[in-house]
Amino acid sequence: MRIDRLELREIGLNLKERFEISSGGRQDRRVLLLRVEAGGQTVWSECVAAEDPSYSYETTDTAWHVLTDFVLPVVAGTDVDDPREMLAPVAWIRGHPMALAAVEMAGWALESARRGAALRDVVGGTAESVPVGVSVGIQGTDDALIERVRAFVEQGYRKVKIKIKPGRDVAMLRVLREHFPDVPFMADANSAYTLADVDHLKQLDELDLMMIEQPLAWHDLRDHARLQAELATPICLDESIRSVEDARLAHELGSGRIINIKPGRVGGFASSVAIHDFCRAHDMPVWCGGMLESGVGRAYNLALASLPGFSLPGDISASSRYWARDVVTPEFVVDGGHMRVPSGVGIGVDLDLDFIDALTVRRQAFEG
Ligand code: OSB
Ligand code: MG
Repeated sequence: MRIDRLELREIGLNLKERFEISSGGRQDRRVLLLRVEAGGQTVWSECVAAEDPSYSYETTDTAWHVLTDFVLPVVAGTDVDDPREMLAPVAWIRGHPMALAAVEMAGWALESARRGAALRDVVGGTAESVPVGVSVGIQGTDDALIERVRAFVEQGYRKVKIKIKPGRDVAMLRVLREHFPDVPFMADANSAYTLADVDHLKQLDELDLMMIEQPLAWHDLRDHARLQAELATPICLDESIRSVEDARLAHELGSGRIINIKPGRVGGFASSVAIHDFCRAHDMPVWCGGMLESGVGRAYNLALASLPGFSLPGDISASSRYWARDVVTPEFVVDGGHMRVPSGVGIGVDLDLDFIDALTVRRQAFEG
């Protein structure tokens, strides 16, 4: 398929509530959407880079720069028969996985459109619907947290992830556990601790958490292995896993027992599937993480989460958990703790193009 035209857009999309993690907070999102025309098909994808380099070094602006100055001008006009070849002309680029993933994932949606098969099927998924969870940002008070959690539990989420940081961790989670003895909770520290905190973190073992996500440095695997040896609670790696090589190393070192796969963080679907396959062969559960995506990114996450190794609920929440109005129709909803995996071709949901036009703050197109 010849890539005839690529158009990158930035849209402003404001979260209903501020989302705070140990390394920073955000309410007003600057989201990049990519529109690709090839062989008479049009698909959209999303770049999940955040506004500031608090989760990874990429930002909305670095992704815009890398995509518009280096990737899109080269990919425009190329012939692509296999989504795994989508990035071949820019294989020399180092890093910037989120920028690159937006292009690679669009390649999978194009393949879906070309074959007339659901994205789920093209990527190797099987599930018709997947269990989903919700990620709860750091709240100012325990009461506020309890209130937020109660609402999400009532909505049926199968996993409730609580963001923690020093000062808002063990004691806060203890109060939460007393209020909700049976809720499947986990904690996500986004790298807020060091090995000096081992004794403090060991107290988490009393709280019956499904896992603790990324307690230590964002680029570390060695110290996580030391911590895991001291903790009964499984460690889940997020930031530290950027490739299947990292997953192999983590498995060999014992850096954690679970991996959160975010396709943007690892450079796209091919890399995500490789990590999934490795983990499945080595009895490491995986689940699909989120980056506060619009409905476009969520459609991709659902297709990925339908693969059989995704045995734990993902951070894939209803459109209404994030946005007053999503950019896709129908919006994503949670029903009985599950979300349906779109079965249509392409990303399987329609884009609300008038709404996207109204939200667009800049755009740049490349013709092949
Ligand atoms: O660490 O998983 C994370 C959002 C932004 C950056 C990092 C993370 C998150 C989330 C949100 O936890 C998950 C979601 O999209 O609902
Ligand atoms: Mg995380």
